[in-house]
Amino acid sequence: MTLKSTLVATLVALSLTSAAQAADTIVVEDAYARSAGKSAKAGAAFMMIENQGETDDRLIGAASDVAGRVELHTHKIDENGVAKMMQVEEGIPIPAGETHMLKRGGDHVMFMGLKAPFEQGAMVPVTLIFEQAGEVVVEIPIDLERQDTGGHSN
Ligand SMILES: [Cu+2]
Repeated sequence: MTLKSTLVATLVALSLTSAAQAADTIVVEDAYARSAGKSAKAGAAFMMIENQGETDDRLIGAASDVAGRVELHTHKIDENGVAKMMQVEEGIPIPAGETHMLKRGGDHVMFMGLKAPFEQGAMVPVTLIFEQAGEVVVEIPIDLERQDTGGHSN
């Protein structure tokens, strides 16, 4: 092995290590996806995102093949007291050491233009894109029957 190839191999090993560590700092749990009915053209995913790292992170995007568009959404109460769903352009902050819930009536991953209806029990592959951790791929089960206590319907 020449000195140059040794150096390249070392650099590759280093970058692989740091990528793996970054991904490990974000833990996604209790994820589920739903749509409002069989003919629904849109759906949403909810989950618990835990940042186990020491650096503040931010969910800045999401992608999936199941829909034409995937956006990060939240609900805000407008001046008439009506909850409205809107895109969060700036992303969703996940501070170091904290857990953020994407939940009904709050922040969520929105699927617009579903290519096929959501079937109970099927899995939705979603790539979550974080500012620091990069891409985190999750398989999210579809659960059309789940009711979250205290939440709003979506
Ligand atoms: Cu939405």
